[in-house]
Amino acid sequence: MAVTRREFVSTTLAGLAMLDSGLAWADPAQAIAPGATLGAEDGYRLWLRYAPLGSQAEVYRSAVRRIVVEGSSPTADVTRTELASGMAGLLGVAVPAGRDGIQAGSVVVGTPATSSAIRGLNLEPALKALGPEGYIIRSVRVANQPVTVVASLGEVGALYGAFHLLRLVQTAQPIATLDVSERPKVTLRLLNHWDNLNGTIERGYAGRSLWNWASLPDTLDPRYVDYARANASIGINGAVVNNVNADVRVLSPEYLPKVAALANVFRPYGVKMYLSANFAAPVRLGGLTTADPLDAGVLAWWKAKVDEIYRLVPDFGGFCVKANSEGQPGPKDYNRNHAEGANMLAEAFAPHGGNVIWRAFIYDEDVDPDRAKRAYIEFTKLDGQFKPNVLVQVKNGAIDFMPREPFHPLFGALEKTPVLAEIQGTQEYLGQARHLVYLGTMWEEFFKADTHVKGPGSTVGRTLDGSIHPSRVTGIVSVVNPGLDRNWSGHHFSQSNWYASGRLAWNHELTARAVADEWTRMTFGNQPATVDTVVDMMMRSREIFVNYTMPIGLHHLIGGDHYAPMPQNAKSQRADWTATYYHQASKDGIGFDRTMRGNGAVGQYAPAVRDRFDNLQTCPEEFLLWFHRLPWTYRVKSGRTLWEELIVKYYQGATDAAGLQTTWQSLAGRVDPQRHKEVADRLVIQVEHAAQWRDQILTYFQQFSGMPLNPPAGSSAPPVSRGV
Ligand code: GCV
Repeated sequence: MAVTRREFVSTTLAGLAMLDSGLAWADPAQAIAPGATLGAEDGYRLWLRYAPLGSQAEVYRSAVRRIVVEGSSPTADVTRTELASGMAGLLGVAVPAGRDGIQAGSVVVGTPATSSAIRGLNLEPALKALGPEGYIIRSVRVANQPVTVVASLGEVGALYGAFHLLRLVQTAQPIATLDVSERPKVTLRLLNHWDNLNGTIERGYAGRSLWNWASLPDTLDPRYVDYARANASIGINGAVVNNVNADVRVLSPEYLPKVAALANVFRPYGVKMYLSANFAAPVRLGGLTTADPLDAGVLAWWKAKVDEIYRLVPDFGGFCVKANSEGQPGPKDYNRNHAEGANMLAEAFAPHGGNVIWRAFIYDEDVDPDRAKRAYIEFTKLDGQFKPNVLVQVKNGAIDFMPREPFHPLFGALEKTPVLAEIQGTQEYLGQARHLVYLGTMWEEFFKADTHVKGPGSTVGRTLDGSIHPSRVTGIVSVVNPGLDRNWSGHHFSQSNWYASGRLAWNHELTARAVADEWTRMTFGNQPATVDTVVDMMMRSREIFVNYTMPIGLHHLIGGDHYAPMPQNAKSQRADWTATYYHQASKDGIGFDRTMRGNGAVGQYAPAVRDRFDNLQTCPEEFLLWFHRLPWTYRVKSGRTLWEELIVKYYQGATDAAGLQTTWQSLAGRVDPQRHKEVADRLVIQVEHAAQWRDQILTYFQQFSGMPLNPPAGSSAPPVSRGV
């Protein structure tokens, strides 16, 4: 059900009036319907189900008798609403909420500016150290009454604290003696949507775009609120809402009011609006004859455009730009470099405090024959030339979101340029919305990878949070694809990747297991057997996927759909869009020689990493064929030949995928029937396609290895001939 702007405001106000009168929250505009019964488990409510805790609720009731959120800002209002409705749902009792009335068992939320109770606790020095998005949650006494205080310097920080408290209750953690201090490790925690203005989503696997551009700005789908709530609950503070392959019209006077209407919905939740900008907009939209970044008229056009945006969206975050990449226009069209292009836009943003996020996903063929080397070569030359409000956004790996890639050598390499990491939750190359693949483990591996740029311990995470090269702005960005599918993400488990991308952006040192545990409890309940089983499935899922698709450092064994196996893919517009360019299989062997004796790509890493990858004895086997070209008879650490090892990995992966299916079946009756069946249906596809990956890849490579394709001992897998 869509509501108009006027209805939206009035239902929200009506809901607040109910809260103050002590009634449980029941805002019809809140489509997630916190606290609804378990009947409709269609996945819409994501991890914010607030399902009744049953007998576990009792221990919380005395600590959550009333919600007190002073102040009447939009953020204070949504904080009060969320806490009251969430706690009511979890505890199974109405939890009155208001702006005052502290009593024993109150949850008191606010800032020193909004709350006299918080002022009285002298928390300001500690809060200052945590910044406006950090928060403290403490069990204290106010007016001699035991209360739980959630305090922050900023109202959005207080909202984050409220979500933290809700998470503690959702995951059945004790809350009687709390002393929590949190602050985000990076300043920008953004989502990138690759949504097109016509409603399609590039690499989107969960239905059409959330943004209904035709009905904006007058009609606001309640889903926009739920989207913002979900993001705030995991600390996301900005969203680039349109595709980096950007349609210029998003910057037009027709679209900007629509963008502003969305920004207004997101604002109370601390989610800032960003847009992808097309570098040729001065020509394609503005009617100029050039988009040359050194042309004064072009700069004037962008300045006027950026001023226009800020008039409508005063807290606009900035532009994300894909330039001179995959056919997009950019400064090189005018013989200018990336710094000249980015700096021109940065100048337009400087008066407003906005940023230009310039993507490093560039791979011009004339730079180097190896796609993996190109961005490093171009961007290291420009380090120090970017204006302070240019941030360079670098994908986790140097190719493109492969199931497993070594970290991009640009991490840690740019000392004078702020670098944001771009990770991808959409599962583009990772089974899309058909395969159960939790990416927390992949991102943990990435954030913990040691770049050695300043000696041991220079992890990618520490290069991102400013510990290695201090930086004014730091950040982690995730490409996500929530769409109009009822469950937002296509596959119920794909929700966990949206969730994990936010949680790990907040704190890249969290473990993938801890994040999986939280998500599972909030998504499927706290029943220990269910939690253990689901977390175990999630923790193994990515390695299983790697094994049945691209183990031992193989990569890009796909065709244009980025889903099905296509190792024979040798023809495309560009060599580096094929599969054969990467695996280079022949009778002599397989793999891409990126060693110092090969094309020298390992030399883009710090010496300790370079040497580790370069040396066959020390190169981790999961990256073997990424960096080395080896004969089929090469002996890997298990003592098997490379060919035998590939067989073992592919069989293991397909067998383990079937194992996931069996394990999920064991949860029948523990997980609600609808979600259980929908996941089970996807697992049927996954198991079938895993076997097809195994068979197609192995039969293809066998023509080169010339060695027998003997299934590992004990395997009873039947041959599969049909393609994925
Ligand atoms: C948005 C890959 C994807 C493209 C995507 C591009 C990018 O090439 O397949 O769909 O385009 O990355 O990140 O810009």
